[in-house]
Amino acid sequence: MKDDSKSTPATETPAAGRRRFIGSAALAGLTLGVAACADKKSEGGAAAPAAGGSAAASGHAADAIHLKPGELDTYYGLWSGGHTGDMRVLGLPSGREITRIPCFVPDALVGWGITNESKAVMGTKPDGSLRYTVADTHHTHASYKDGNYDGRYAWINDKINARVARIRLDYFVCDKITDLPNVQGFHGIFPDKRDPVDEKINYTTRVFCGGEFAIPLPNAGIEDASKYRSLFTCVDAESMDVRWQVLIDGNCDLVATSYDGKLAATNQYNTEMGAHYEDMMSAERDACLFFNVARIEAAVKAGKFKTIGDSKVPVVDGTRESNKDPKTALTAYVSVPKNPHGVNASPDGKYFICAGKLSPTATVIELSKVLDWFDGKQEKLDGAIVAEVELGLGPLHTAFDGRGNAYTTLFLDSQVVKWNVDKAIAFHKGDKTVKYVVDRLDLHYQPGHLNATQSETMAADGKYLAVGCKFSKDRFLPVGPLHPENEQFIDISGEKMVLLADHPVRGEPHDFIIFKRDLVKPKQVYTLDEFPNAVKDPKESGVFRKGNKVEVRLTSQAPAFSLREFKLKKGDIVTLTLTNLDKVEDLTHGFAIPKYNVNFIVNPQETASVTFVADKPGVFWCYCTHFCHALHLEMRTRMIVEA
Ligand SMILES: [Cu+2]
Repeated sequence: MKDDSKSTPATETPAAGRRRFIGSAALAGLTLGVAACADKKSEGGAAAPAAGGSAAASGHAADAIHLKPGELDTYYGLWSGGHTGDMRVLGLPSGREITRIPCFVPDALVGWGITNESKAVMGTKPDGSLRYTVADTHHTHASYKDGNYDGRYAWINDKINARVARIRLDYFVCDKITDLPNVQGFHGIFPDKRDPVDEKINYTTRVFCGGEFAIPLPNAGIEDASKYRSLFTCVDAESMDVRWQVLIDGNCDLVATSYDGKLAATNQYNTEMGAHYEDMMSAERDACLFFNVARIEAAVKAGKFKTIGDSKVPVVDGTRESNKDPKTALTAYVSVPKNPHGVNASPDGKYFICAGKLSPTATVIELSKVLDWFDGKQEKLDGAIVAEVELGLGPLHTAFDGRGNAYTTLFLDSQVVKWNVDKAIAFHKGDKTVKYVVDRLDLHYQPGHLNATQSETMAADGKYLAVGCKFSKDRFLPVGPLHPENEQFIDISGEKMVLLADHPVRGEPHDFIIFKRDLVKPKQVYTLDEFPNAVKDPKESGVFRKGNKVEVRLTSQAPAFSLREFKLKKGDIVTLTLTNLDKVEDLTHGFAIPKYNVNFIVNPQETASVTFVADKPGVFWCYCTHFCHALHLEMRTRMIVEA
C-alpha cells in the first residue's frame, strides 16, 4: 500500500484498466498514507508544492481571499460542526467563521439547552433535563427551488442519536429536531429537489436520511448480525414528521437526490451485512442503492407497509428479494466497486457519481438508464453504469464546476483530482487515448469532503473549491496533541487548480455547502409575534404567583431591565421570561443569574425563558452578559430569595 500511494506522481494519469483494489492492508494504508504525506513535504523541502502552487503565491487568485476591512464575502458556507453538534457559518472566499448555530448540543453563548425554548427543540426527559448532550454532525444541505437553493431551510444530521435538525435560514436558528425511529448511525442526508409527480411542486418537500448501522428490527437483542437491517427514512421538510421508511439490505452511507425528484440514492459499503471490518470489505463489489420515490409513496398509500415496534411510521420493503421485478420494484441495487463512499449528483442532472474509497475508481451512473430499468426499458441494471474510471487512491467525495468537470478527493493520495465526466465516459466506452484527468493538486493532508461553490445545484459556478483535510500535521502552530483540521480553499476558475489558503478548524467538521450570498435574506431583528410568551410592554412586567409556582416577566432596554428587583421565596418553581424590546440591529442582551446556572441571550425583539427552583436564599445580581451599551456593567437587577 505504501509503495502504491507513493508511486502515484501528482500529475500521472492512472494507467488504463489498472485495478489497484485495496485489500486487507487497507486499514494499515490509512496510516501509511499519513506517513507518505510527511515524506512529500521533506522531498519538496517546503510544504508540498502543489500543482499550480506557485501561481497561488504570485498571482491574483490568492489575493481574492484577503478581503479588506469592511468588505463582505460573496458566498455563504454552511459547515457541519462535528462533535460540537452545531452548524458553522463561514464567509467565502475569506474562510472567516461568522457564527455557529447550536442544534444538538448545549451552547453557552446563546443559552441553547438552558432556555425553555431551546430545550423544547432539543427534547427533554420527564424531569426537564436534556435527553442528549452529545452529537456527531456530518452532513448539511439546504432546501431547493428550481434546482438551486431557495434560502428557506438547511438540515443537519446527528449520527450518534439518529436525529435530524432543521435550521431556519431567515434567522439562522435551529427550530426543529426530529428523531428517526429504529435507526442507529444516521449518516447521509439530502433534501429532494422537487416532487416526482406534481409539476407545481418545484421545491424541496422531503428530506432523505440514510441509516448506516444495521440493527435488529425491532431492537430486541438478536446476536446474529446477518439478520440486522437498516432503514432509509423520508422526513417531511415542512412539518419535520417522519413520512415513511424503506427496509433495505446492506447499509446507507451518503445520500444524493436527482433534479427531477424521481430518484434518491445511497452508496452502500457493507452489502455483506458484516459485523466486523474484515467482513464489511470481503466482497469485491458493493452497491449504489436507488429509491423510486413515487413508487414508494404509492405503496405507502396503498397500505403495502408494516410498522416496527412502537413506531407508527409506515415501512415498505426495499430488500433485494422483494424488488427483483423492475416493473414493481421500489429499489434498485446498482453494483459498484467495493466499499464506495460518497454519492454526488452532477449539476447537469444526468449522473450520480459514486467514489470508490477502497477501489481507486469513480463510477458514473446515468440516471435516465436507472429510470429506464424501472420502466422495463433497460434490461440490465448494470447498463446504467456509463463509466468506471481510475482516479487515484482512496476516492471519497466529488464536487462539480458546472463546466463538465468533477473534483474528487483522494484520501490516501492526499490529492484532489479534477477530471472531465464526458471524457471519462468516452474512455470507458473504449477510446483509451482520451485523457480524462485534467489536473491534480496535493492537499494537506488526507482530504475527506470537498465542495465547490454552488456545486450540487443547477447553478454550479466553478469559482472556489473547499476541501476538508482530516489532518493538518505541520500546517499550523503546534497546540499540543490535538491538531486542528485543515480546510483548504482552492481557486478552480481556471484549467489548473490553485491552492489559496489553509484554515485551521476545530474538529471535526465533515460536509459543507457553499452558495451565493444573495440566495438568503437573513433578518437581523426578530418580530415580537414570533414568541407567544413575549412581554410586549415594560408595564406588563412583574412577579405573578400561584402557590409556589412563580412567573417573573421582564423586558430589557439598554441600559436597564424593566424590574429593578424581584422577590422570591425559597423553594419557588420559577419561570423567568425576558423580552428584549430593543429594536436596534446588533443590540443583544444577556441574562445571567449567579449560582443558578442560568445564562442566555435575547436578540432584538426576541423572547426567551428559563425555569428553575429558587433553592438558594440570598441576593443574586442578575446581570447583562452581552455587551450592549456604555452602561452595560450597570445593567443589572436583583433576585432576592427569601429563606
Ligand atoms: Cu445589556
